[in-house]
Amino acid sequence: MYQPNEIRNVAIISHGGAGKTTLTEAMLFNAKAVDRLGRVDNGTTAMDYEPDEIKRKMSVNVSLGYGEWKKIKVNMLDTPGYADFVGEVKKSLRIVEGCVVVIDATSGVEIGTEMVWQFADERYLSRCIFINKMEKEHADFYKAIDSFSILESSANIVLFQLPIGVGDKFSGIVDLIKMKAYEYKDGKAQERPMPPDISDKIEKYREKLIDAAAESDDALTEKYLEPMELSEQEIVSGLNIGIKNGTIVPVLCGCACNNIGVDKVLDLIAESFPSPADVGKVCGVDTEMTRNVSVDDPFCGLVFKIISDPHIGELIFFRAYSGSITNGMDILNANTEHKERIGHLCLLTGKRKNDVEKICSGDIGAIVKLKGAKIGDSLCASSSPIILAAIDFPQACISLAVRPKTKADQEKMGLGFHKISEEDTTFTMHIDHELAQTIISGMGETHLDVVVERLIRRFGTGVETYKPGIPYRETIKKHGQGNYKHKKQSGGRGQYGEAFLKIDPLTTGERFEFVNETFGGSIPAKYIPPVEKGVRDTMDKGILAGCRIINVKVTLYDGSFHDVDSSDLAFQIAGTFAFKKAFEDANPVLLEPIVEVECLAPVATMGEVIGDLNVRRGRILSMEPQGKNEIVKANVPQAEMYKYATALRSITRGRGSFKMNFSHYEEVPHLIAEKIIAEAKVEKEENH
Ligand SMILES: Nc1nc2c(ncn2[C@@H]2O[C@H](COP(=O)(O)OP(=O)(O)OP(=O)(O)O)[C@@H](O)[C@H]2O)c(=O)[nH]1
Ligand SMILES: [Mg+2]
Repeated sequence: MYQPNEIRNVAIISHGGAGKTTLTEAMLFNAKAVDRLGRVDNGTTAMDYEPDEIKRKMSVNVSLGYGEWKKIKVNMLDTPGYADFVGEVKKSLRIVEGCVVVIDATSGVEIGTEMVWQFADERYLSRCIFINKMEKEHADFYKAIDSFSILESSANIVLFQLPIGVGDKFSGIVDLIKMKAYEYKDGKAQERPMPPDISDKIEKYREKLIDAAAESDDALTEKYLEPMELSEQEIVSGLNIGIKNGTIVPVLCGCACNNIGVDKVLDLIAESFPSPADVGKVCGVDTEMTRNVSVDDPFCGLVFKIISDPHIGELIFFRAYSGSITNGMDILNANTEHKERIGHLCLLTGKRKNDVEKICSGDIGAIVKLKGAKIGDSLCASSSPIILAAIDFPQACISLAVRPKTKADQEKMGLGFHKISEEDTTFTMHIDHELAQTIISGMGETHLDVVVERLIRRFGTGVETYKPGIPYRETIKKHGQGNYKHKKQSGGRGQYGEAFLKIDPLTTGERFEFVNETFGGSIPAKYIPPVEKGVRDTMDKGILAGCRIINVKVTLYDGSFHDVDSSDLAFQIAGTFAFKKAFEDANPVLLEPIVEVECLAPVATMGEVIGDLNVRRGRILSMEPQGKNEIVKANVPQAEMYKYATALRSITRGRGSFKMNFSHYEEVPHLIAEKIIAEAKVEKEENH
């Protein structure tokens, strides 16, 4: 059992493909948590175990692994780097004290690096940088270091190591603290003589490192200014202060796939990263409520991940913040107020479960089955409720319509998507009743592809995606009139009802008004509601293109009836057809929903972003600078926003983001309206 000061929780974050999973695998291997060094390329890693991860050779979900290093329990969260899976990064960063930012030595800082760096900044997380793939052709350590300037970090990025050789000549590292050089054999560092050819660099960066150590601590600064030499211990202690408070970001390097330099990453995490105990206290949403990060306080923890996998079962992952949780204990979900007895606790490395009796403050583990728990819920000792801040997830930005391949799959599809949305908070599903479509939304096309594949794999439900419909509307532009006499007298009791309608446009809003101006009993009072019903039903069904009619005032001003043959139905029919005639007389038009789009993109790409919005029939409302970015607001027809997330990502090379909300309805330009009306006719005929 580990005390909070013997635990380190770290997320491994980066741009896609920089080597996070490979690095995590090597760390687990060095810590003897796995007995072979798995490879992403042949699908043998402990972290990327899901079939969709193996197939794509990339991480899709955050995976948890742990191992002991120098008597410290290191919990590692291997996150996905692809932008669509940003939700997984967000949940990981919510529950760790530190992170390792992996950088590919052949490409330096990339867009995904900037994004995760910013997320880590938002949570004031301690971090180090690992420059990976040093042995690869075109690897360039110093160019990668230069690229850090893009990060605009307020922290001091300090080299703790220098590489010996590069590309196929890469053979080891120089430790600038210990002033020792190492070569690697089977993942193990072996001391070697200092490389003479980089002695200038060693001197230069060692000096910078000592400056950084001295700046972190007043006592050291004084001593340094005297000037007196700092001992190795003093340098380490100065650097550790800086790492823990986030003012120093150490840079290490190596080659994860050959297990070079990975032991040094573990050393740094174990010796210098903050432990849960360093954080000391956690506050509830109600800031008056706090818990000490100690095993003596009542238990509280936060649910950050849920999986229900046919092979592993249902698991609720949580981070313990105080006290301890044991099998057989009653706990309270403070968000749902549901109490439940804990039956089965475990720790995980990938999909491998290790059952335990107890999980203590600071640690990360999972509960097998827990009713109704959602991501972001707080679990606590039943007598001491506390709600911790939930996890801040980004809004979904792309939507698709889905339908099951067979009718029998309809229900399974709904249940399956619902289950997936519980595990993945950036995925949502809803039913658009007006369009009679099931709509799924997520963070990008790949995200939705993964979800659909998962549905097929896990729930055996075949589905296909298609472009979601647009809730067009119909309205009128001028006054119109129409009347209709419904009369049938063919044996037996006949049918008779006649209605005269005037219709006028209403200004805005989805309004409808029905006024009865008949007089002298031309239509008996009891037949007025059936006329209105005929009108309303027609308005719901639409006339031009089968879309709901809005903004119309309908006045019933005359009519006639028959003592015997009149009926509710006859007047309803009269209302329907009188309205249709009046509508056609009133210059009917099609309206389309307009959304307000707010795009954030680098100034340099703004020309293209605006050009693209113009092509989408957008109208720019405002532009405002924000740092090196600009925010542009525009009104754009919803119909033109299909897969916009993908387009914006490509225009801005991944740097742009956007939000959109419904704004209002506007008339569809004539040529486009004609096309929509023609398509609706074809569809109606096909359905009959
Ligand atoms: N040459 C070289 N290749 C590496 C190294 N580390 C990882 N790779 C390769 O880089 C590719 C991506 O590695 P991953 O470990 O999956 O990278 P990741 O950051 O986890 O990727 P995502 O999870 O998709 O973001 C794989 O083909 C790895 O074999 C390395 O040190 N050197
Ligand atoms: Mg990965």
